[in-house]
Amino acid sequence: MHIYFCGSIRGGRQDVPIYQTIVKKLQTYGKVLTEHVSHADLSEKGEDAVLGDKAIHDRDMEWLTIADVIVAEVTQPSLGVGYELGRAVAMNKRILCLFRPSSGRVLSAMIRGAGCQSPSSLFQVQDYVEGDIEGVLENYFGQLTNN
Ligand code: 6K6
Repeated sequence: MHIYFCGSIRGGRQDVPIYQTIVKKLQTYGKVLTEHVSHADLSEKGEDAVLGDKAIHDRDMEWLTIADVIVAEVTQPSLGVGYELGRAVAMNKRILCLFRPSSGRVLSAMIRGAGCQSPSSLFQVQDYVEGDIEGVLENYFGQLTNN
């Protein structure tokens, strides 16, 4: 299974430790195409960027196209993550958005409102607390592999 993980880069890197936990768990289910999003040495300033913006965009869109499932941590607002989610919806991809209400933020209506409670829905939004993230992913991927 090809998994595309979305997390904030230029939107702010405060949640990198959570991205690392998520990516590590996702790697037990398949190949995470965007593992670098969780790398601590990838800063929002872009000093580590070796590719130009167009090359990053085009490569990420190719990965999005081949992905079987998209998992996005959406607590830290990010234009890039919002864009990836919109493109993924247009491609009829299966999408799981993960949000931590304990952050004090309120998730964009365009993300919350795109989700549906039904487990069969392609677009799901899941609120979680940090310590429960592995269980949340086990539930989601357990249902995926049983269908
Ligand atoms: C490093 C530092 C700044 O830029 C870089 C290299 N950039 C990126 N490399 C790989 N993927 C990227 C890069 N910039 C954005 N993305 C994609 O958009 C990732 O897949 C993330 O999910 C999302 C983050 O968007 P922003 O708007 O928070 O940067």
